[in-house]
Amino acid sequence: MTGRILITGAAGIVGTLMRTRLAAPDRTLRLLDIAPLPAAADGERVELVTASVTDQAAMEEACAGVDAVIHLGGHSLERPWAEILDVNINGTHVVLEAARRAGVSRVVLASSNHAVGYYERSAGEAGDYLFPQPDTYYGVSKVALEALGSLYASRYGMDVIAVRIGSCFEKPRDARMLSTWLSPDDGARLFEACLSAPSPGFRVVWGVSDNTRRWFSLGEAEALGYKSADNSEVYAEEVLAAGSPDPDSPALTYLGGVWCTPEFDTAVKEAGR
Ligand code: 15L
Repeated sequence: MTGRILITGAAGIVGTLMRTRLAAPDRTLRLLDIAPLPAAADGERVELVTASVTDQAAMEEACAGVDAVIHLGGHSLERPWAEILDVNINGTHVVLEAARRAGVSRVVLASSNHAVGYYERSAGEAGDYLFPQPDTYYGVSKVALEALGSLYASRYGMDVIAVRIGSCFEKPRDARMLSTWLSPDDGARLFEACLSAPSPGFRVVWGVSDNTRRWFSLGEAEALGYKSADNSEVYAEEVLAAGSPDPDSPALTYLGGVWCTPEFDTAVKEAGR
């Protein structure tokens, strides 16, 4: 897709990894975040916007003249309920509504494996459109994000693709990520497919590389035109040298890994018991 693409949460981990990878000569990236963004490099076609995804007026302004939105903004880890509700859930509504009002017909949403974190590995490969089984408030926010995307696609005819991202980092950081890794280059390939697939309507796709130890279907992502070129196995020796968890531990028995353990029980922490 050429033209102008708005990326929310552009200063975050995935946003930063995508900034150079989604750059193209016939494309302007409008990068939005509340955190500071590095200034434009020489010749870099970017527009920098400081705004919150919870600010309706600012988001409508940010969506003006845009051809597509990639919504990465929001908390990327577990947080107290009030923060998740405000930034992740309300923020996603604000972004979709701003896109609709501005006439932007395509939105790519960053969902997460934590929307289905309690899916048990023993049940086999995680298929596309797996029913929600969130592991945290953060996971609940990704289920809500998908639901909002579905609503805007059905009601307003928008093309909305929710990408259930595994673990998008430069390299897999632990044994679980040998299964969940989405290489940054594959991430860019997947976002490009999401931007250019003809009339996708509403989709939920897995965002992972074609890892030897992959736990997820790539069917729906490939149907959009995604072709992974990376495999975490090249890092396996290095990662496993640092230690491998017990195969029966939550880290390897649930998709969400340690997010499924009591340490991530935010409700109990918030109640103080
Ligand atoms: C996510 O959704 C998080 O944003 C990221 O920080 C990682 O923890 C990733 O999931 C993961 O499950 O590895």
